[in-house]
Amino acid sequence: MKPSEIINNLEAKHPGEKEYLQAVQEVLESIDAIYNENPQYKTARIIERLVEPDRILTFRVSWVDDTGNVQVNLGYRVQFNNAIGPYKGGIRFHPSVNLSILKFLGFEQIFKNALTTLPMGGAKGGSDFNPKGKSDNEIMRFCQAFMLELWRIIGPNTDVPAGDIGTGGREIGFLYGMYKKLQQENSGVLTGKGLNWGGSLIRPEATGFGATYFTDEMLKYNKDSFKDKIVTISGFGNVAWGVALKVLELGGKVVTISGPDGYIYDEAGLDEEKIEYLLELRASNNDIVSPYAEEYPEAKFFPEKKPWEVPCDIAMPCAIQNELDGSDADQLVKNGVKYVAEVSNMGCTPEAIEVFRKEKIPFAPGKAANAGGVAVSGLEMSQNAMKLNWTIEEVDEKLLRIMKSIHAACMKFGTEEDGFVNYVKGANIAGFIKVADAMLDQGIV
Ligand code: 2IT
Repeated sequence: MKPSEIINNLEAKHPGEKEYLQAVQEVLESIDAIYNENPQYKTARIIERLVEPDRILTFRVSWVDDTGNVQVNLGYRVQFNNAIGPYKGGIRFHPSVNLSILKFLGFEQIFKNALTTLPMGGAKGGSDFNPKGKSDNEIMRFCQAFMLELWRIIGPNTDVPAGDIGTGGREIGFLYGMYKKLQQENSGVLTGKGLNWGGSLIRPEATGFGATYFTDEMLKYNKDSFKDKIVTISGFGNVAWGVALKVLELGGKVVTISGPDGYIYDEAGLDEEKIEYLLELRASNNDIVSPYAEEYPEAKFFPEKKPWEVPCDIAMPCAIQNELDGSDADQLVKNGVKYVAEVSNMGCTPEAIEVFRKEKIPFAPGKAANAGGVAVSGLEMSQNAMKLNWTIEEVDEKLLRIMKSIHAACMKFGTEEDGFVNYVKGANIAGFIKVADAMLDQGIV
């Protein structure tokens, strides 16, 4: 079957799973030529096998809130592909979570993990549980109830979950505590653990640092640098925090952050103190960004708007899928954007990516730009397996090397005749070849 026929079949089989179909479509478009030039892929029906998860676990999560009321949520783990290593990928706790979103994230994770050079397959999990406004005890009871189902199918050499939106160090702690009790083992079954119980230095910063290293590589290829660049970012969570820290260090100026309630414009730029304040804002568990403008009155809050209307040199979406659409991309281009790095998973719609491609604006897709997070998760797994801890310098040096190698892989498969790098194509082809060849080697399973 041709990739276009495969996508038609998938639409018929999984109607309404729009995020999942969007993610598959993007990859299939990029690999069309490679697929047609390599009949062994077609014979082994690699694409048909790759687009369906190996298995999906769906379960009910029941827990009791602080007022004594019984709450019921849905839980999932999508084990997508383990051709190159144990299933690996985060757990998202967010009210929007459904199977389409977790399948898109799991599918993306396969190629992202392949790009890291580390042996990790692709998976994703989560729940429609909304952490906003919940007490620590409620979060703990929910995480424990979630793990009561999940523990059966995970393990340090089988499937290693981690954090994602709504799941940070606190949640990983509660999840790990329950896994350890049920399985009676201390192992690297989760990543993003606390530093004194098996976690890795730099893991909290890794996604943001890695994305900034990747963007720095894009800039260098264009004989440019972060120095004095105006950078707009969205979100104010873990990823946005890491980006803000590293951009500041490299001499750029981050002037926006955002939340579900709107965005903040801080013309002076985020300094160390303001970046530290993001952690406090996040810890308040209210999921709103507006208090920043009360804390720093020189900054302005724009309710229910997106930061892409602010003129910038570099735009780095760090929040959630499809947060930057075609009209946002038009606006950015009109305002003179020079580079875009998608730090959120599938943060840009296909229309937005098409705008950047047409305008020849270097655009880093999430699976390349944000791979530093899972890469340091992979390094955490290595440290756990060896039962030792690397220093900050050791982890950071490995992260930088991995991000440079991902950039090189994108250039290898995505450089066009005029020297312009189509990073979407490059990342998809590089990731696909690695996984497809592993699947070929391992027979029809
Ligand atoms: O989207 C992602 O790559 C993550 N949420 C991190 C996954 C991981 O296993 O560290």
